[in-house]
Amino acid sequence: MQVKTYTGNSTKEVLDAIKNELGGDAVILSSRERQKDGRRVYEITAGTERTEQNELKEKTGSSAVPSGWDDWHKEWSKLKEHIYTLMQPALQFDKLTPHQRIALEYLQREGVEDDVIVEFYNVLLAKKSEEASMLKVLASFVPVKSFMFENYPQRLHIVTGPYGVGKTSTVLRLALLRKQQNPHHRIAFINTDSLRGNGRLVLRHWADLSGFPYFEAPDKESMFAALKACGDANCIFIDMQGLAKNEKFEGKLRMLGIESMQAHVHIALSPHYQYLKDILKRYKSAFPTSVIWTKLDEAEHFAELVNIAVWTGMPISALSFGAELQGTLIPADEAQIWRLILKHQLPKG
Ligand SMILES: Nc1nc2c(ncn2[C@@H]2O[C@H](COP(=O)(O)OP(=O)(O)OP(=O)(O)O)[C@@H](O)[C@H]2O)c(=O)[nH]1
Ligand SMILES: [Mg+2]
Repeated sequence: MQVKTYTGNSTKEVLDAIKNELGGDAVILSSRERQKDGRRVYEITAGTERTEQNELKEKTGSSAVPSGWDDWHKEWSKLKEHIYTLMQPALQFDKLTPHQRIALEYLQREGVEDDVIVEFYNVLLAKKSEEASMLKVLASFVPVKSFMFENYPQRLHIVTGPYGVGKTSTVLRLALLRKQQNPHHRIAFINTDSLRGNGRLVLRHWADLSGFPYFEAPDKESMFAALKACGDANCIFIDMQGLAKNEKFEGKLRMLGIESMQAHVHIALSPHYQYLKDILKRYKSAFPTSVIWTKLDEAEHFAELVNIAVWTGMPISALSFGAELQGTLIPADEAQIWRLILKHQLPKG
């Protein structure tokens, strides 16, 4: 293991230097604050494993992932938690305005993750003298792109997400919303899940009632046939089932033959589902992607909306907050999102 001690004027400065020199896999071995020439300095000792494989990777530039990477990654995540614990005293909340401090402490209590809090803290601290509107700063971390034709002109909309999160309901609500916003648009549904009975029947029933063509397409051939049969539909919603643990979204798109079409993906997530960050990794694709938060009416806390936005940068496109089909989904709206996060006020349909 290569071990080195770094010193700087702030913890962030030191961590950045460590990351630059030793890379993201560096492990923090110790951390302390001390006085040097009458000023406070931060000293962190970090190490990195120099395995033969890593050295070979550096020399050859090969991007091959070393074996055991998952374990190493888990270990690193744990250590990162310790770093943020160590950093807490360095986050001098009293340097913020009282409003900013109360907001950050509240978000921390609500479950906004430490790395996200550190990002907020740094930006708020830098902007303090400018009397920055705190909400404006926080909102800049949570992008919003509400579900409207102007924002989402693509013809194909793929709605996916974990099992039971509300995908089929969301597809129906989005279709009704699009029809309401653009009464002349012709809408069609394609369901890629030919196995699960209940959601299929609901989708088919509502498609019939609303006069929207409905197709089932579990594979490439049926998908091509369904897309063809959609004819001149302006907007096609593809209801795609959740991924099994060992499945990847990109593989699923290839299996359906739609990986290189122009589409927009909406991932339905609910704040009360666990391990969203890990789940999301499997839903990665080259398509533009947004998040639709569902079952907000069943959640106790809404910190995950902030965590996921900061971690992924994906905008929120819609909010869903009830089991009924009507009046339970709105295009994402910044004010409603922050009322939800800060005051637990559900959106109004
Ligand atoms: N409380 C509440 N219930 C919801 C919401 N959205 C959907 N549901 C309910 O959640 C259940 C599952 O919804 P579906 O739309 O079938 O979920 P899905 O993700 O398509 O499920 P699978 O296709 O089986 O993976 C249904 O009973 C819906 O009525 C919501 O925002 N709030
Ligand atoms: Mg479904």
